[in-house]
Amino acid sequence: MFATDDAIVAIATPQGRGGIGVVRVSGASALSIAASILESDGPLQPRHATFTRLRAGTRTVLDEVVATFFQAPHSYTGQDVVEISAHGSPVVLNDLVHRALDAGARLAEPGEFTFRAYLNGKRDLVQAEAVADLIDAATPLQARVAFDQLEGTLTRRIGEIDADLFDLTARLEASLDFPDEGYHFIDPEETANRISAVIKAFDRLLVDASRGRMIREGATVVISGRTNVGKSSIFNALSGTCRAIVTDIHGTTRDLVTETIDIGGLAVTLVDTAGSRETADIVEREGVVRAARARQVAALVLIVLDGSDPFVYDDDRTLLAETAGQLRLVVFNKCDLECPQSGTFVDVPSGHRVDSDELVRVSAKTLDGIDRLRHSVVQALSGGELLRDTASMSNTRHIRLVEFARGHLVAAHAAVASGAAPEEFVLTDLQSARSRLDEIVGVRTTEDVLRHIFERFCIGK
Ligand SMILES: Nc1nc2c(ncn2[C@@H]2O[C@H](COP(=O)(O)OP(=O)(O)OP(=O)(O)O)[C@@H](O)[C@H]2O)c(=O)[nH]1
Ligand SMILES: [Mg+2]
Repeated sequence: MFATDDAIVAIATPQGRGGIGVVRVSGASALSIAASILESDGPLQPRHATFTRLRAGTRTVLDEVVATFFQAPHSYTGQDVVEISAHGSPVVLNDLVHRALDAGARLAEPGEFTFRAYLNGKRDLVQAEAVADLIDAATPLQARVAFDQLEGTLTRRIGEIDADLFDLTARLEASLDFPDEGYHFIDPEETANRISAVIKAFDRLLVDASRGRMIREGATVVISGRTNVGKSSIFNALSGTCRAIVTDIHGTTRDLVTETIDIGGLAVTLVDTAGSRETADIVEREGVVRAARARQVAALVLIVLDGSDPFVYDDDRTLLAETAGQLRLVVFNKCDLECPQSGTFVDVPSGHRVDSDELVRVSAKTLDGIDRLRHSVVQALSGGELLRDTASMSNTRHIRLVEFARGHLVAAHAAVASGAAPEEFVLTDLQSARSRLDEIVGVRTTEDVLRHIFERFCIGK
């Protein structure tokens, strides 16, 4: 996929200006490339930060820099790495990269440093993926889950399961290898029990994973309701912004307005929509259509009702009926005013029942109840279970492979339980399950999968 014996260079810090910027070189020739760039007295010492300057030579751009040499294998990539911290000016950093290119390095591809770390055994695939997740994290909880994965939480859990499978496989193989002794290293009942135990371990991982995925990927929450009930006001209150226009004119919002916010650690993409009503205005009508589409892809819909209005309107009923099968919360807004519908709204006249645990009373004006609404959103999205800060599995690729591995074990269990299938069949299933686990941590993985994983990274990582 990538050559690995040459030196690669990239700016490791974000684009733009900053206090400092870091250029990183990795490869066997990193030290000599650094020597051609830096004006220093002797070779860089491993693990020492050396304050020096860029060589003058024919170059116009100069700077004072700090260079750090990480000698193989004690570096991020496992190769010799030199990191040069200069002032965070794009001009200086680009010049540094050009100096490295002139000295024989080539530009790194996205994720190539981490790919080398993976190839050199510094990180397994799960940990390499965690690096990208950590960099992409939008909430502290996402960062925590990514870091746990980076530290090897998932790798360890997979390792424990694999050790069980390995032991089971070895015993079955021994029984097969010495059939004449008439001795079974493991009897069918024990085999079946142990396979069941591993299936249960997978189940625990998968239950954990649905929460982990919610944390990693976030969720879309769409605010719906009649015009003027205060959807945009709630959007602004939840996001702590003034992104959406609020007026007392019906039909103020026409487009979808989105903002990604942190609610209880979840990266929630909040969507404000046009109010539901029949209208002759073609712009507003398009807005109503877009609102309906947004509801269809939402993980959670907030149906906002005007709590100060004693009536339930047809548009309210239609919305409640449309979303009855969806995860939703019914929000009574304007509770700073008289609230005739407060808390007792259990049966909508149309017959669509709204369970009281779906109800939240708020005032977008006084912010009363907004924290409760945040809490309800997290509860609804996380299935009522409070989010702990540990979820070992969150990545769809891992989840799919665990599901496959589990499938092989179910087949193995059925084969043992039937008592009719030869031990070879059971062994094949166990081995297939193990190779799925190997794919997770990257012991065997196809080039396509690797390419897909490392493409996600930014350059310099
Ligand atoms: N008293 C009171 N007024 C509110 C509250 N929330 C919103 N309003 C007012 O209700 C009016 C409509 O608010 P918006 O947030 O624009 O309502 P909307 O649902 O987005 O309306 P459309 O975009 O037209 O569908 C504005 O005058 C707000 O100031 C509230 O909690 N209490
Ligand atoms: Mg609005």
